[in-house]
Parts: sequence; C-alpha cells; structure tokens
Amino acid sequence: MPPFFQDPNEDMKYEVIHVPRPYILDMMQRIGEICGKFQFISLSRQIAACKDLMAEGGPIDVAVLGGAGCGKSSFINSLIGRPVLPVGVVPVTSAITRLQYGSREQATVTRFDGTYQAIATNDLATFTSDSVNKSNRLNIETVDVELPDLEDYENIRFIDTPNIGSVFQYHGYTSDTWLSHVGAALVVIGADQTLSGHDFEMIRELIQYTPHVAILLTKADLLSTDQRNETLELLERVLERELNRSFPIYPYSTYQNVEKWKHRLEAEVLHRLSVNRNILLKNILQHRCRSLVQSCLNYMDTAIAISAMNLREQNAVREQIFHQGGLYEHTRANLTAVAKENINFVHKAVWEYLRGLSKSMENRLSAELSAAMPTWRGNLWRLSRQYEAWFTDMMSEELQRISRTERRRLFGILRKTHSGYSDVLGEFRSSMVSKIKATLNFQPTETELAFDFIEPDPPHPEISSASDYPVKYLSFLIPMILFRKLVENQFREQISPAVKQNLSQFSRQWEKLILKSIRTMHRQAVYRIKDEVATLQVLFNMDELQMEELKSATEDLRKRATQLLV
Ligand SMILES: Nc1nc2c(ncn2[C@@H]2O[C@H](COP(=O)(O)OP(=O)(O)O)[C@@H](O)[C@H]2O)c(=O)[nH]1
Ligand SMILES: [Mg+2]
Repeated sequence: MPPFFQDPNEDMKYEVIHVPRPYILDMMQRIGEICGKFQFISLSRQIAACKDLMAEGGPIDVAVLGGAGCGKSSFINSLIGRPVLPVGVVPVTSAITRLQYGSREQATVTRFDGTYQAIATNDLATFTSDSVNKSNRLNIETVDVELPDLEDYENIRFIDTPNIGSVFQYHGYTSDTWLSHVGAALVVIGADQTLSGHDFEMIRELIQYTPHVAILLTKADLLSTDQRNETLELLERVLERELNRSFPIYPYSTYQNVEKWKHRLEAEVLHRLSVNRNILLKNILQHRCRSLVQSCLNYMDTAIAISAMNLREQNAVREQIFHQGGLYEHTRANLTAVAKENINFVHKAVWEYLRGLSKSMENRLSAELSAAMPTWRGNLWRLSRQYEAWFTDMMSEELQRISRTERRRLFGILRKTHSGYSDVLGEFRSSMVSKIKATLNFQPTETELAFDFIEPDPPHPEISSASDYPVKYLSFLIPMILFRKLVENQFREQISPAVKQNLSQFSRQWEKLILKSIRTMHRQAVYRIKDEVATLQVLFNMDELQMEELKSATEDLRKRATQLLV
C-alpha cells in the first residue's frame, strides 16, 4: 500500500528554501516602503496579495466523499467525539457541511443567494437533513460549523457531502468549485457496499483536483479479520485495475475499536496533512515574496540604468518604450477589441440559454395553476386579480431560482472576457520587458499582471403578469357559474406568452449587468497598464537626490534578499 504522503516536500511544486517567516515579513515591510517612496504603484496589488496570503493560514479542506449511507457523517462524528451531524439508515445529508476547529461552538448557514444565518449546532439536522430540507428546498449552499472538539485537527476543515452524484453536480460548474481548493479527499466505502462504475468515475474526477486521495473502508466491524483482509486486498486490486493507480486504504469503524482506527488515520493522514499544509503555504508565500522582490529590483535596476545615460540617450530610450509602436495605444485597442467582441455576444449567450428554460417553466406553472385555481373565488375581476398575484409570485420565484442556481453559467461570457483581457495584459508585459531588454541591455524578470474577475449581483426580477382583460366594468355582469371554465382556460393560455415575455425581460436585466461588468473590468485593465506606464515614467524622472537614495536602497535590498533569491 502506498503511503498517503511520500516525503512531505517531494510532491510540492514549489522549491523549498526554508527562510524564516519573520524574514519574509521583514522583506515585505521593506518592499512596501520602497514602493511607497519611489512610487512603484504598479506593485501595490502584488503587495496586497502577499499580505492576504500572510493573513490566510486558514485550514486545509479535506473532502469526505462517497455514496449515501456509507458512513461519512458517522465518521466525522467519531472524529468530533459526539454526534453533531445527523446520521441515518436512509440518506440524511442534503447540504454540504464544513466542520473545523473553533474556540467557540457555532454554526452558520449560507444560502445560494449569499444570505447567511447563525444557527444552533443542535439544529443542524433541520438544515442538512434530507427529510426536513427536501431536495434542498431551503436553498442552502453550505453549512459551516466550528467546534472546540476539533482542536486535534486545528488545521483541517472536514467537508461532509450529500452523496457522490451531487458533489459534482452541486454547482453545475467545476473550475471554481470548492473542490478546486480541496487539499485532500477521503473516499468512503462501506464494508456492506459493492463498488460501482459511479465510484470509479468519482475518484477519477477527484484525482484531477488533488493528489492526496485515501480510501476509508468503513463499517469494518461488519467483517471478521479474515474477511477484512480479503476485502482490503480485493479493493486494492480493483482500484489499481480501474484507475491505474494505487491508493492507501484505511479500515474504520465507528462501532468497534474506534480509537485504534482513528489513531492510525491520524498518524498517517490527518496529522501529516496539517504539517504539509504549513509547508505548502509557506512555500507559496516565499515564492510570491521572491517575485515581488524581483519586480521591485527590476524597476530599481531600470532606473539606475537610465540614470547612467546622457539626456540624448535617455530621450531615445523613452521614445522607444513609450512612443515607438505605440505599445500603450496598441494594448488599449486590443482591450477594446476584446470588450467589443464579447459585448456583441452577450445577448446571444444569455438569451439563448434562458429561452431554453421556457418550456419546462411553462409546464411547471401550468401544473401549479391547475392546483391553485380551484381555490380562487369571486367575479371575473377578482379572479383576474388573484391570477395576477399568483403569477407574479410564481414567476419571481422561478426567476430568482435561476439567478441562484444558474449564475455560474450566466457568467460564462464574463469569464471568457476576463481571460481575454488577461491575455492582452500578458502580451503588454512581455513587449515591455523585451523593449527594456533591447534598449537598456538587461533582462528584467517577468512578473504577472493579474486582475480581478467581477461578478455582479443578480437582478431583482420585475414581473409583468400580462393579463389583458378589458373587463373592469363588464366583469361584474358576467355570471361566473356559466363562464368559469372559459375563464380558467383563458388563464391557462396566458401562461405561455407571459413566461416568454418575462424571461425575455429578465434576460435583458441580466445582459445589462453583464455588460456593466465587462466595462468595469475593461476600465480596470486600462488602469493596470496606465499604472505600469506611470511607474516606468517615474524611473525617467528621478532627481539626483532620489537617485542616491534609490541606489543605496537597491544595494541594501539586494543584499538582504540573497537568502530569498538563491
Ligand atoms: N456497522 C456499522 N454501521 C455504521 C458505521 N458507521 C455508520 N454506520 C451506519 O451507516 C448508516 C449511514 O450512516 P451515515 O453516517 O448517515 O452515512 P452517510 O450518508 O455517508 O453520511 C447509519 O445507519 C449508521 O449507523 C460503522 O462503523 N459500522
Ligand atoms: Mg451524511
């Protein structure tokens, strides 16, 4: 059986040169001062990102996955030491629940619309169990629980999941799901369960997200020692055959010898994971800090190289970098092109998608209407008002649900735009570097120009009920006993055009929001190149005094950074 971790450093992508944390903090402090003093404004974002990372140090996510009833929630409860999560013979977990150490016991429910609510941990079942929260009709995205009992796993956040299928379908998108942040996964297989193609598929998908996958064979108490060994061997063979890879398998039981199983899992997986987490975070921070120091030194060296030239030479370089070829204008034009191309596509992308939802929505509303109508009373005028109120309620609920559950899909076009802008910025940076290299004769290190992806809040649906009865006056005269069926049919027939009209209106609302984001990101990207150009301009405009200071600051920074820049 392969160990869950090889050497803790072996599978890390980042080079490991252990510099102490206070050293990194000190470097960051200095870089901040230098950039402030010499106005290297283009580095302020990188500095902010490093600061965020230093503040991070949060827990590593361990996903607990597996078919319904295999014992995921029971397993987590046994780590906690008491029954916090609902457990049951029938599947009981309907929402993703994340559990981690906290000095005070507390739980928070987050809904798809972004609203959240503090709840008592005793009420967890109300929100996460399928019997109460049927098909997640409470629209819960996640439930977060903090418990003092998890102190032994301070660096780990356990993620209890509803069942195999739903983990991946949960959000209907993959690139930025919580799975992409998962540090490790425990795939739970019950000893009373047979493996299906489904399970292999799930593991296959899972290993794209994390190399750290272990199998937990739960309900080990159902097997004799011989049976257990046989099962372990068989599992190992089947997994190897299906996935061309071996996995560490840990037997577990929440009924018998709990401490023994737990201890082994802790020693080989859980504790090693937190140790690795710290190393990984530290390495990323070092990596970022190094690239920041590098960028800062690039600017400083560029300034020094410029100051060594006479005025005529300086002007020639300035001309090269800022004017010839009009790199700045060229980049702006490219950004505009990306914006235009995507803006033209927004209507198609949003409307075609929403239009496709119309039929099923009409069917749903028609069924609901048939159920609702018999309870309506009164003359035609009153029936029409009841229909309108009913339709407005139903339709806005439908539209809000789309905003909640389909927002990632609706944002597809925004993601594409963002990546287009990022490419243009990348090209800008590369040409800048090659121009500096050609004119000043040294090679600055390439650094990235990342910028934010802006996700708008969903629109508030404005419903029109499209009831077109010219009946205000006549309606009192129409005897309902005779015409009720006719009127009901009229209402039925209105559903389809009204749904179409509202979807189209809703589509326009979404389109407007998306267009706004595309424009905002465009402005940001333009600012980014402006900052870059402004920072380079600064390098040409230093007086002698500043130059003296800059030279000694450069020397000082380079000396201090030797540890980091090896
Ligand atoms: N025999 C045995 N049954 C268990 C064990 N762990 C859980 N179960 C039972 O398996 C059923 C499903 O457990 P649950 O934790 O809700 O599974 P989940 O759906 O994967 O979260 C419950 O009836 C548990 O009592 C175990 O270690 N041994
Ligand atoms: Mg469960």
